[in-house]
Amino acid sequence: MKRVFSGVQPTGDVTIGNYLGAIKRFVELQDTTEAFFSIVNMHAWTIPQEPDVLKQKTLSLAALYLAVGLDPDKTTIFVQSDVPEHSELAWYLQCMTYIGELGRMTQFKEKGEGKETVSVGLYTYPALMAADILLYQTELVPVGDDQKQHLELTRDLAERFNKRFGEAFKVPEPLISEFGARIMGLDDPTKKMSKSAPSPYNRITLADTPDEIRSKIMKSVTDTENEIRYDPERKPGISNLLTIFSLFSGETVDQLVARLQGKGYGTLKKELVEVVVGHLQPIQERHRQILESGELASVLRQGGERARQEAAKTLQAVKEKMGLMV
Ligand code: AQP
Repeated sequence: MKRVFSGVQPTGDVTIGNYLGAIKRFVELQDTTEAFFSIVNMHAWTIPQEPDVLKQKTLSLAALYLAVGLDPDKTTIFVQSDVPEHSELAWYLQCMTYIGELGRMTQFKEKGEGKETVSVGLYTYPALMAADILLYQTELVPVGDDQKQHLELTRDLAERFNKRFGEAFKVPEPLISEFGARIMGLDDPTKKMSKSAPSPYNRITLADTPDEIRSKIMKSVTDTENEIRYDPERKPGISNLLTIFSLFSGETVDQLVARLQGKGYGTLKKELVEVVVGHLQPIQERHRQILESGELASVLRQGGERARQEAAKTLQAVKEKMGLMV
């Protein structure tokens, strides 16, 4: 079975972008691969956090992994900070990463833009992400389109290390959907939907109430025409709504366009509200039950132990090759 690793940062309520671009795929992969799914809370500290809120978001995200259908008997679910091997390997990889490579990362540029101060952690974060992936001898990494550049750096670092010191890492492949890998913001369909975008109208989160979902979809930015057509270049707003509709309902975009022909944007939006609410409500119910049940503590403890076992093997081999075992 192929090895899979992926993670989500507990930096806010998970959006339908995170869900459709990554988390939904985690569930699809759990029966056919050997997967490690992490709540990457150390990454969250690349921007300022409130400790209590971070703790609560970490548990909430772990509960969400279970609520969407991840089964801890089939996959390893763990919190990144429970496995200190991540930060140790990140340090060795940072020493092999060039300043120019990190400076080219578009996410660093976007997240740092307009900020008075930017942490070194935000700059070196791709090396920590590379460590997350390489520690588990990962072959496939299911992610959204925005992580492609970081994955390329991870591959470069694995190849660089293997060439210099001998084979220590598998070189992972990104697993990015052809369709739905970049869900766009509802308030600005030229930018991606994001947990930490300033306006709540940018995103639908998996915690949103039916009223919030209705209000956000009905207010979503479209265009001045009234023809329902899939054309991401000229009609990014409508095309984004059609993509979300298709991924939640299973109807293809062509089927949707044919069925909704001549019905106008209002009808598309109203139907989409029903589909999204119908899909999210059972997840929200399970999420509540899991948080109340207290089952998370043992799932995360076992996941952390299992992850550490695997991570320690890779780290040991790396340290031997680098002359660090004296
Ligand atoms: N808009 C998106 N469409 C499809 N996939 C997306 N992902 C993120 N946004 C979209 C994918 O979700 C996974 C988890 O993302 P992350 O928590 O590692 O951070 P991110 O990529 O930076 O996502 P956000 O929502 O924008 O978070 P913040 O605001 O905290 O930076 C990844 O696989 C990502 O590709």
